[in-house]
Amino acid sequence: MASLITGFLNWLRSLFWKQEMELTLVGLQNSGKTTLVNVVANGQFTEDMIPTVGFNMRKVTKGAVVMKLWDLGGQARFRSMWERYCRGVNAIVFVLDAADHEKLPAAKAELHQLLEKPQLANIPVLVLGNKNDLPGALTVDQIIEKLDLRTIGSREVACYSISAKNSTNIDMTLNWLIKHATSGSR
Ligand SMILES: Nc1nc2c(ncn2[C@@H]2O[C@H](COP(=O)(O)OP(=O)(O)OP(=O)(O)O)[C@@H](O)[C@H]2O)c(=O)[nH]1
Ligand SMILES: [Mg+2]
Repeated sequence: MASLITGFLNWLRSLFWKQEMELTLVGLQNSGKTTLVNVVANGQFTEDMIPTVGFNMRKVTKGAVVMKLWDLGGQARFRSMWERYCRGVNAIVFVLDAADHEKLPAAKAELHQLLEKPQLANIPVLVLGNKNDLPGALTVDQIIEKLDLRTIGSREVACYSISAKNSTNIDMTLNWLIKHATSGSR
């Protein structure tokens, strides 16, 4: 009987407290999108990663938040599908390899091209400068300048410097997402 009551109470609680969040991760190949998903899901970092072909969908539960994560392939041939998978999500997470200076112009162009799409207007954007454990990684201020983030208007935009490898600032990232990208399921 007691377990029945506990079960009922847990069910009731889940109705009121469960929050859902649907996110899409985009960014050039090798920036660390899949690594970040793995770190958020189970805290595991792997050096040898396989490039994402097409996309992966992962559901990860963090406390009372159920996150549906669309992890897209970053190679040029997959970028034309980014827009489709960003439509209607609660936030777009753009992952940048902050230590790869050569790819910065391409990252900037892809980000701005994506956010210009009318269907994606108003969707909050979180830019993550990943790999801040590597020497020469750009700081938040440098990323804001190099990616021209100030020109992105009429939506919530934030930028953090993280390391998926060392789990640096992952909590900050999740907190921002919970604040700006959750919609109650009830
Ligand atoms: N030093 C360092 N390496 C990282 C970090 N995050 C990811 N990596 C490495 O970067 C490489 C690419 O990681 P992925 O997660 O596969 O990159 P991706 O963005 O999913 O790439 P695509 O699927 O091709 O778009 C792997 O060797 C990872 O181990 C980090 O924070 N620091
Ligand atoms: Mg990947």
